[in-house]
Amino acid sequence: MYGRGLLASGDMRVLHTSDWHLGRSFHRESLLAAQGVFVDHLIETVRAERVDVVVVSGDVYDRALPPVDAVDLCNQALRRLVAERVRTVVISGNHDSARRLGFGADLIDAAGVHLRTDPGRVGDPVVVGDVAFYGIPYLEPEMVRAAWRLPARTHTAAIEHAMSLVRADLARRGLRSVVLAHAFVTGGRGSDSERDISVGGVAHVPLSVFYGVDYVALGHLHGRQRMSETVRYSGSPIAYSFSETGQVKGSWLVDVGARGRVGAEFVPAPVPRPVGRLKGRLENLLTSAEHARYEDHWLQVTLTDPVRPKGAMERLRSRFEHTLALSFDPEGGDREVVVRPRLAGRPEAEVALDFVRAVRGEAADAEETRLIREAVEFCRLKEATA
Ligand SMILES: [Mn+2]
Repeated sequence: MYGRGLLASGDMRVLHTSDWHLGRSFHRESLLAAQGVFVDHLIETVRAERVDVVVVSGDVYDRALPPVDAVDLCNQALRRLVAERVRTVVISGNHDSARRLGFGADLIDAAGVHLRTDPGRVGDPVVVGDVAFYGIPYLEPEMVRAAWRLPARTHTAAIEHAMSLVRADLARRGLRSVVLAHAFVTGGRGSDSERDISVGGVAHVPLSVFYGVDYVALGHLHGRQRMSETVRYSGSPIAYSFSETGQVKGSWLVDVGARGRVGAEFVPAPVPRPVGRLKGRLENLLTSAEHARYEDHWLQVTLTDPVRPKGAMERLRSRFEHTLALSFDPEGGDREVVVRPRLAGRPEAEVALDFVRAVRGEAADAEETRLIREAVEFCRLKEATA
């Protein structure tokens, strides 16, 4: 009934994607058109590769209250996937409002779109052929701690419990299995476009919590990466920060074979506009031939002129029309004492702690550190339950 001959062949073909962040912009450039091109590509891939199941491992939207254009695009994407007769399994990420994304989930299930945003359903798989798909939505430890009687308020305790429910259900069914999860696995490489999820200063979960299933489709980190042969991040389909310069974006095409043999091949997504970083003196950047290839890039430029040139952004844009970010790092160092901690990609609590140290000349003590961490986590919890 769905996809290609599930009964004829034992292989199940899964397209693993995550972190669409629909509605996100890139330094004020709207990415909605580029995200629409990605959806077109996704549908073409489903058709060309005869995909059976598409999994979206969280952060469908960029924020809890996405703009209406982003909601329209998501609606179109799901409708087109249904029209391709492919099954779609979606979990919520830390950027999504689980309750809003999960609206009407029971009703939409009947159409072959499975929105798994409720931690109460982690042990209740979507079964396609003889493969069980378990959706573990992003788990804010504080929100599941009481219901699950967790031994600690940590991501590891939350995912460990979710995986124990998955394995208990799987043992009863004896099927092949795919798990969707949204988490920061130890050893994974982050970028500047993920929001920090630390609790008590810890964001990571060990890879070992995911044992016992055939494939784990991870979301959260925006660079594609392989944590093990069968545990992978697809990364975001588009670069969402300059720290992702040089990354190849796309999805994993995963064949879950008989006896759980898994093969994965990467399908690159269309690049709306390459991103790049340039550093040098203004005059050199404007005249050197070697920089010609950056003329169509979205650029972050760092100028090293000893004296800050006037009208720098305007002049840069006369050659590099899509310069989006500009900073200064004068040669010979500048003797001014400027307190400018690196912000991007660092946990909010660490930035706040740096601020305390900078303005007071002495680091926050244990009690102050605890208060700052609690405040940051409280704000995130507020947003998650908004
Ligand atoms: Mn994300």
